[in-house]
Amino acid sequence: MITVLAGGTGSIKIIRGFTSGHREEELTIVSNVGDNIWLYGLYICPDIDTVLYGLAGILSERGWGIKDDTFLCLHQMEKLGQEVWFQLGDRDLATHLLRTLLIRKGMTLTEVTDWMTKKYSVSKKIYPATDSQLETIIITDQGPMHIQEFWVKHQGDPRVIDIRYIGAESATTNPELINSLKTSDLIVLAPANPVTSINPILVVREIREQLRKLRSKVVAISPLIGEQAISGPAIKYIKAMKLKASALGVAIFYSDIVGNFVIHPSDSNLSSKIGSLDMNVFQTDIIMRNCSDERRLSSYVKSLKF
Ligand code: FO1
Repeated sequence: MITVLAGGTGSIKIIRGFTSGHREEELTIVSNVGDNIWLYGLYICPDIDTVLYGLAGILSERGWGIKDDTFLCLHQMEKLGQEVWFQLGDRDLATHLLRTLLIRKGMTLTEVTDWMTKKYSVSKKIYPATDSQLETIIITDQGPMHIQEFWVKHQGDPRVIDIRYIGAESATTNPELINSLKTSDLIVLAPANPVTSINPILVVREIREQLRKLRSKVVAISPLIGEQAISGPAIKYIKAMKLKASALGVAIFYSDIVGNFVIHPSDSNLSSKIGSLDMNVFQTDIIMRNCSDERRLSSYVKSLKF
């Protein structure tokens, strides 16, 4: 049994890898919710939906939304004078409409996500990290803004000063999620942006406390090679958090909860320093260009002996 902590648009690659092997893994996903946003009266959960659509085989190549979707509703909204900086596809809107309806009826996000997985015929369990309100806010030279506003509306341009996780102190989590961590043979931190994709999960106190206890079976795959992120804007956020922009910086950031760390062979010079954080260090190609890379890396992670 494997639990993957996932966020952003890249985590689905390793999740797909774990599900597409010869033997179907018992897999559970814990999803970031810091990117969730209320827009046009709808509750949108981008990271949950990326996993949902990815496992349902309908994810767009972009890494978000549904493939071959149309945007007629959005164009109509624009004609009606609305700001339409967040692209919601027509089919994707069905998910947001139903999710919002169910939440307004009193269901928790965990219950709604469960309902959605069944409707999309996804057999894996997807847990939102919390049902409490938790938002990633980027403090910029133009003021504080929701991560979607920063990344999509402002194209990631403003200077990042700090990152806050609003609501984290009081956020609680589902006991079933904690149980899934306890009963997993392996807990994987996907090679995702550590600051805005994985950390909003780790700031939920109960999750972090549990991972500390389970550190020896937690493995993180570095999202960086050299000083570059494999994809996305991680470096900008990492620098704002005053972390070293390298696999070592990420390892230090995770050191209280991660006992095993996978790096790219070109970062082998960092191996002994990462090892001195009381971590087992492993080296393999961590770039996932296609399905066969996804399977190769997930098989490698599964085969690790700690
Ligand atoms: N990302 C964009 O860059 N532009 C968009 O217009 C956009 C719309 C969107 C709609 C639904 C959804 O689930 C995700 C969407 N994303 C969009 C992706 C999203 O902003 C981020 O990539 C994730 O939040 C990263 O975790």
